[in-house]
Amino acid sequence: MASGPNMMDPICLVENDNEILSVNQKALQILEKISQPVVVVAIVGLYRTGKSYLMNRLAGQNHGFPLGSTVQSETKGIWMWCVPHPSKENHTLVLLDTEGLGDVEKGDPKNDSWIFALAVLLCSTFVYNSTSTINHQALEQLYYVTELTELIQAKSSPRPDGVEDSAEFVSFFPDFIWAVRDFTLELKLNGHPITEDQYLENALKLIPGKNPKARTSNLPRECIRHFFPTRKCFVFDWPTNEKELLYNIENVSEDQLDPKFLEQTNNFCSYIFTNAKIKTLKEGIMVTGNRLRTLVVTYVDTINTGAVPCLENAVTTLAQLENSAAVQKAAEHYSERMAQRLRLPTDTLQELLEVHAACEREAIAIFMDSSFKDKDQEFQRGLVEVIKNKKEGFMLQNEEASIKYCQAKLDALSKALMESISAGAFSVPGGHKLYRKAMDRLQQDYCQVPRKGVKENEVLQSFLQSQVAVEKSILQADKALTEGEKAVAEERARNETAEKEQELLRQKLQEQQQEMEAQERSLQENIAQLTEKLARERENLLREQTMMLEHKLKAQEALLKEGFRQKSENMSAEINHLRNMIDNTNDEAVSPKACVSTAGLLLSVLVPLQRWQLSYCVLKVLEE
Ligand SMILES: *[C@@H]1O[C@H](CO)[C@@H](O)[C@H](O)[C@H]1NC(C)=O
Ligand SMILES: *[C@@H]1O[C@H](CO)[C@@H](O)[C@H](O)[C@H]1NC(C)=O
Ligand SMILES: *[C@@H]1O[C@H](CO)[C@@H](O)[C@H](O)[C@H]1NC(C)=O
Ligand SMILES: *[C@@H]1O[C@H](CO)[C@@H](O)[C@H](O)[C@H]1NC(C)=O
Ligand SMILES: *[C@@H]1O[C@H](CO)[C@@H](O)[C@H](O)[C@H]1NC(C)=O
Ligand SMILES: CC(=O)N[C@H]1CO[C@H](CO)[C@@H](O)[C@@H]1O
Repeated sequence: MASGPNMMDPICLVENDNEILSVNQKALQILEKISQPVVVVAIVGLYRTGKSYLMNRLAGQNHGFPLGSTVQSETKGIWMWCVPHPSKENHTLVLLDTEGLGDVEKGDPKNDSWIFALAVLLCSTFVYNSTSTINHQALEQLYYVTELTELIQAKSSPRPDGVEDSAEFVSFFPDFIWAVRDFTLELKLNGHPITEDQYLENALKLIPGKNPKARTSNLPRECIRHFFPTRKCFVFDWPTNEKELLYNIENVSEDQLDPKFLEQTNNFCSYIFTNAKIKTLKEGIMVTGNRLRTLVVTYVDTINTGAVPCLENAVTTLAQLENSAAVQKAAEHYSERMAQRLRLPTDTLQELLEVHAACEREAIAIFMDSSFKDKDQEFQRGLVEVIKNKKEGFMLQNEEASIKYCQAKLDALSKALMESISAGAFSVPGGHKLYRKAMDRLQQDYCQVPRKGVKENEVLQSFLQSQVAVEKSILQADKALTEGEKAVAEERARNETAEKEQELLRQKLQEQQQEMEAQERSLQENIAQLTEKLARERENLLREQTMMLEHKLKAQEALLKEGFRQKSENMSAEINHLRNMIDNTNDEAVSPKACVSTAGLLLSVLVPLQRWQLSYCVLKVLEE
């Protein structure tokens, strides 16, 4: 079962002591335990003072629960509060809150830029909290967004086509919400009422002109328009007109607040609860609390080494960790299910192989479910190998159980016979005939014993081998038989032994055949589930690329409308590049070459098959 959060208070996640950024281990432990998908909402604003009504409301604390009441800390950095998502079952809402951003008295602004960049990287909805109006000054204060191109990298290496790295930001950036607090204007443009969103869009319109001042003013506007996939605005009136209450807002009950403010807050919260998405990395990789933990650690480590956090590298790091955990989880599931379902010894090898196939199918599904970006199927091949070894372990156990069981049964059944032999009961004339009869009955009785397992014949055979000399001496001592009769009897005994050997060999061959077929089935199962997974991944990629294309086309159109022809044309290269990428993704869906080459790779671990068996498997797979 996926586990959720259990937090009474916010806690510092990333501390900014104006030297290095440090991650709070306690907060990491909280994240580590959350296996549910996370919706991450960051509220970022200047000069936070440790109290936020909106934050409390999002955390489900309706009654003026003061944020940080028990943690009255002035620690600069990012604070975190994880709560069960109020409307999405089995999801966790992670609230992030920046503290001390832009407070020049509290340190170097460069460090603040990192906090801003981290908030962008970690959340799925980014709320920018400011006061009174969205004007030039407000936009200037948002200069952090213009630095993001230097503080965040999408790809680990520059793109060969020369398109800027930030062109990909929109594929993994959060949705953007501007929350305007203590709003005193009327929502009107040229005398006509407008919506909050229209108010924001109007404020983000570029200023004409090529002078440096216009360029500086336009930069944050362009960054917001280009980097964030969606934009939304909420305005809030003053919470109350009474100054007394205002200073004490966290202790004020709801009925003392301005009803308009309350309504605005409700709208805001219900928008977040309904629309804020699960945090995903590129191509639909869903982030859980535990994965968020890895991201925080990876990004902060990178920043502290003086490098720029890179999404691609973070995904690679995450994939390595998650995929090896996925192998382990799948392998454990296989062992558990095998142990549950197998009753050793199994009647036949085939019986064991069928249970194996079913358990392996489940294990592969678990692996596929929790792995991603498994380059060259490195981890899947690892799983194939682990399961193969485990299967061989079960086969060995099965053989041992069978031997033990057969031996015990045979010992019990042959006890009387052995005693008769010792007592010389067959050392009489006609004794050989008696001995044969007793032996035949013994074999019949043994044959009747149910579920002796794979070693039934082998155990019997070695018992019979051990009796050859005994029979020979009984035969030789039998005075009722002529020499000729003795010779025939001896030959018959030899013939029987030889026949049994033959049978044993046939059984071995049949088992080898069955094992080979089982390996082929295993290979096909691996390829079938892999093909499905690759198809899903391609769909996600296509969805992401299409979203990017739509966003860029819209941005281009807006630029043209506002009269910025040159800027609009400059976007064409990027747009064409995206179109090509989409074509490529579509082509790959038609000819899944990856799958076939993967088949070859997977085969290489399915030892020990002979060469001809390998090519047989490949042909079979390609036929599918
Ligand atoms: C949430 O998790 C519980 C326990 O694992 C499960 O019973 C329930 O069906 C899940 N709900 C949804 C909507 O997935
Ligand atoms: C948002 O702005 C309001 C008004 O300035 C302030 O009281 C509140 O603490 C801020 N909240 C956050 C999370 O920055
Ligand atoms: C809010 O109320 C609590 C107890 O009711 C009190 O301790 C605290 O000082 C009050 N906060 C403010 C800002 O007055
Ligand atoms: C033993 O086997 C040989 C060859 O199969 C056969 O010719 C012979 O008759 C058999 N002897 C007896 C006693 O069954
Ligand atoms: C368009 O792109 C060219 C070359 O990349 C650049 O020199 C120019 O400044 C860009 N124009 C605008 C308006 O962005
Ligand atoms: C993480 C980071 O950039 N830390 C910097 C914070 O500011 C101080 C003072 O300028 C620098 O020394 C740190 O490197």
